[in-house]
Amino acid sequence: MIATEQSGIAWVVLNRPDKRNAMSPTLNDEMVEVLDAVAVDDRSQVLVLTGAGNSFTAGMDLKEYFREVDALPPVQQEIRRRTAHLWQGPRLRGFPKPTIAMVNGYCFGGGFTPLVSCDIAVAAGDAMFGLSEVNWGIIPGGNVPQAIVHTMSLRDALYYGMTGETFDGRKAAEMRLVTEAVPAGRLRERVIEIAELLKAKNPTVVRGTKEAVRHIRSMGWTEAEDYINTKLAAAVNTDPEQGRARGLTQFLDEKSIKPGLQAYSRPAGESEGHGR
Ligand code: ACO
Ligand code: V55
Repeated sequence: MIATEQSGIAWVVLNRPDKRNAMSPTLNDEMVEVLDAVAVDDRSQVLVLTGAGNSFTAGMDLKEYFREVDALPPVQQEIRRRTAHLWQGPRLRGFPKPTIAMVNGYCFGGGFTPLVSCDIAVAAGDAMFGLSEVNWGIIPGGNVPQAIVHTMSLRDALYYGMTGETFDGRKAAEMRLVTEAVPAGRLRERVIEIAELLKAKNPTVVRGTKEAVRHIRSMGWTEAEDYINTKLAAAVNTDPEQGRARGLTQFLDEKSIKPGLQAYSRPAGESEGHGR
């Protein structure tokens, strides 16, 4: 797939527009490599995932990911399919930089997993979503059920999962499956605005926050407290720009900021992405 860097944003584009960016094993293999490359590339601080043409993704490729792989022996099937789970799941969900899904069109079935793996999702108001698995005779697989129960209400997950009815970007935002919906003509501009907000923040803190929010969902209160306090201490200790000390000094001693209203001023160069 295409990954281009533009002023700190890595644009990762699912690029099979003739097939509505359906996810084939080849696309999935490439996505593992692209995500690993972007993760360690200091030129980008934020990743945007989108699709070429009029589609985000039409879901898993029914020909190349299902029919053709069905013809292989069981172990080979598993190997051929596992890069899908790898990039859509652990690699993207655990991505070390903030991630934004820019939903420019169709988002069906297996497309819900990368969608929810992104930290933020902005959809065009007229984007079209659907849990279409039922329409071709399978239960939503991979981590699609997990993705929908972590974002949609039980009622919405059941209704759209069981009926396969489509809904648009505005409805997706109302249901909170996506962060917000904007008119299609404003989509890119709005995504860049959000990326700029994220780029200006301390990357160590942003990463820790994202990991903490995602990881504590399956913990009880006691484990969560312990995990968070340990993680917080680790982040303070490893933060190359020592944000906590700067923030305290600027508020308490210099009185140059009010953290409720603005961020501490970062050392020169750090907001340009030379941090680790
Ligand atoms: N798998 C394989 N090929 C696909 C897929 C897919 N998921 N989606 C589209 N394509 C291919 C079509 O077969 C067609 O190929 P061809 O030009 O070689 O004949 C090409 O992409 C264009 O598709 P059209 O159907 O002609 O495009 P249109 O814009 O009219 O419709 C739509 C787009 C609504 C996305 C339609 O293609 C569709 O319903 N796709 C399947 C969506 C789906 O149910 N995906 C699976 C979800 S379940 C899962 O992911 C596990
Ligand atoms: C789906 C996704 C899969 C799979 C089976 O419903 C079904 C979507 C990403 O992998 O293996």
